[in-house]
Amino acid sequence: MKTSRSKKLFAKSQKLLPGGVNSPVRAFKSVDRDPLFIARAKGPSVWDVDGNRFIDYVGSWGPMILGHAHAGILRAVRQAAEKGTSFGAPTERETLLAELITKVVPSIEIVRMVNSGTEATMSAIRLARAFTGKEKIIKFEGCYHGHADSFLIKAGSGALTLGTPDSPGVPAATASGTLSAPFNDLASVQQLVDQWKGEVAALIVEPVAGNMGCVPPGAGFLQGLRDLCSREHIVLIFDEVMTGFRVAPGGAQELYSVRPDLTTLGKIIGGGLPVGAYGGKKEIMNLVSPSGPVYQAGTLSGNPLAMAAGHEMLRTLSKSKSIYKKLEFLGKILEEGMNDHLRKVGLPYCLNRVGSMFTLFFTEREVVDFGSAKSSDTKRFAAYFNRMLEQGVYLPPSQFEAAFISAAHTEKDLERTITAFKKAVMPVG
Ligand code: HOZ
Repeated sequence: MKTSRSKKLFAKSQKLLPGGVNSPVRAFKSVDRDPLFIARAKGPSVWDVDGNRFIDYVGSWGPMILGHAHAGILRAVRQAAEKGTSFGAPTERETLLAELITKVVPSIEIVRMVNSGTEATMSAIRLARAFTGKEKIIKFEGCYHGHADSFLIKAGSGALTLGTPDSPGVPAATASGTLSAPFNDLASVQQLVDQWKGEVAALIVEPVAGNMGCVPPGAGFLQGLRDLCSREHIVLIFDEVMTGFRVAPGGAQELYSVRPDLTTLGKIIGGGLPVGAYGGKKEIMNLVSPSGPVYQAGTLSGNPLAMAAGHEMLRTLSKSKSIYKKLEFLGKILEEGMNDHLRKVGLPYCLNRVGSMFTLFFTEREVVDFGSAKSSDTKRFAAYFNRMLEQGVYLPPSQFEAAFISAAHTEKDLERTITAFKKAVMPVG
């Protein structure tokens, strides 16, 4: 595969951007190669600057559920741009998007738009603290809720990939406000709540973890969290930045029938433009400024281009429910194809999938939490990633990320992926 243009661009970007990139995982560091610079994308495919075409399972890390450069979304963005790119004033589309969100995700009665998932989660915990009058938060090891100080404690995603789950620079006082428990371990959460009786304001969780690879919640885990939070007056926050409008129209809370108090969103609701949102019960959300005293603001919040893209995205998703059936169908084909081959090869593995999110781990253990995710052989993952890439399949360049299928992928794309997979994953020795 020719990569000379990417290499040249990377040589230059390294002199100007930290590590040559604007977000760590895309630097490909943990898969031992230089990143590819992307020139364009359409449907299920991306092309790099050297002209190589790939079937894409990164999907911009989640937003591209309809595939890249979707005609309706492009039209909506173009039309919005013609009328001005930012006003810093209310627009009708913000309300239309809010209306769609609240209709599909009933636990969200009121929603505030922001610019990224990080903004959404950091604002949600401030709000929970104000609402409860308590200060500590509980998060789960290996879950990632963006890069605000309170969350870089045993964090997943790039922090885990690059070996800095507890980032330097986070004040000790802030870190001490965050308690962490193993994912899928209700007893540990109960223990923390007992230990810090009356001090826990919020519990934040990725209801399907996607930032230590894809790790589904075990039976009863989310409901157990719900019950515990209700008993202890703790605000339950589902971080559905990844899973919202992805694993079901109404996100993981619809799929598992558990209603959080607050939800954070991002990715899909921006149709590929920078967006985040947090929302939930009226009694909590009405504390947000200017309805209430909890301050949070943003010049580009509710940006007209992002609102137009997000509105078109959610409109398309809500008028064709069959998209989710298709995603499940495609996910199943891929899972079965990979499983068939893996059983023949005889390597230890665990393939986790929830709808159109999946991750292959090379471990003997069932991957249910941070510890079992970390038991995966990351060297083998890097080799697998590279062999897939060489055959035209672009997977997330880290063991600790979820891969995404889009509705633009076809059965043929999946067949090609499985064919590549058979060559990429080989018996040892
Ligand atoms: N940390 C994000 C994925 N979970 C984005 C990674 C990137 O864009 O480099």
